[in-house]
Amino acid sequence: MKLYDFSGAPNPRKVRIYLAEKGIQVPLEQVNIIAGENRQPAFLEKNPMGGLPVLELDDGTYLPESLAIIEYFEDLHPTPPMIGTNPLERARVRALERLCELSILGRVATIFQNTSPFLAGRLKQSPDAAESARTALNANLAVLDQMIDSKPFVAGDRPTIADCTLLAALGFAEFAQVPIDAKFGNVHRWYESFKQRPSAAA
Ligand SMILES: N[C@@H](CCC(=O)N[C@@H](CS)C(=O)NCC(=O)O)C(=O)O
Repeated sequence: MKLYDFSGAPNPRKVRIYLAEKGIQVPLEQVNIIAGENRQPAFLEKNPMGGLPVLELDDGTYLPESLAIIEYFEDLHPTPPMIGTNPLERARVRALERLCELSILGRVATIFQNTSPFLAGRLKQSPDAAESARTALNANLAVLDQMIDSKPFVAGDRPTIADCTLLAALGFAEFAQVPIDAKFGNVHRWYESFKQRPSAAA
């Protein structure tokens, strides 16, 4: 088994954080996105979409999509549970994880893509798209802040896949220089606390 990874990218990091929380060791192979290695025929054979991460199984099967990879490992290693322990809890954790990915990480990525000088020559950038994403990000952070409230973890009193995604999202926001307003105090408290966990080094 092998995980195709790029150390600076949030979706592979989400999986690495999850694996570290579970204590699962998987060899990593770096695929350099900046150099375009993920768009070369050799990698497109593994994942025609070109995205990272990709998990290679021992029988040569390739699994793309960070969340699908996480769920695959969760099925193989259900303890400690990181997607809840009954249908309702699992649905709630999955809903929070989607919020952290689609509404937080997704918006940060849109701002980055539309403002980064590094990407200026590579992508068509739109200040309007960046501004809309900033507005949406702040509205979504307000919802997330209320949901976290005073809880130690996003979904309650133990870490779940929602924490893994949120750590990757806020780490990427720091890298992308997308500020998270200080008024989202629960989000900031959660971030400072989760960053202390050994998995945050992943
Ligand atoms: N939905 C996919 C997204 C995969 C993805 O787009 N990964 C980014 C890194 S965070 C990537 O590989 N970008 C480079 C590219 O698409 O060329 C997942 O969750 O795995």
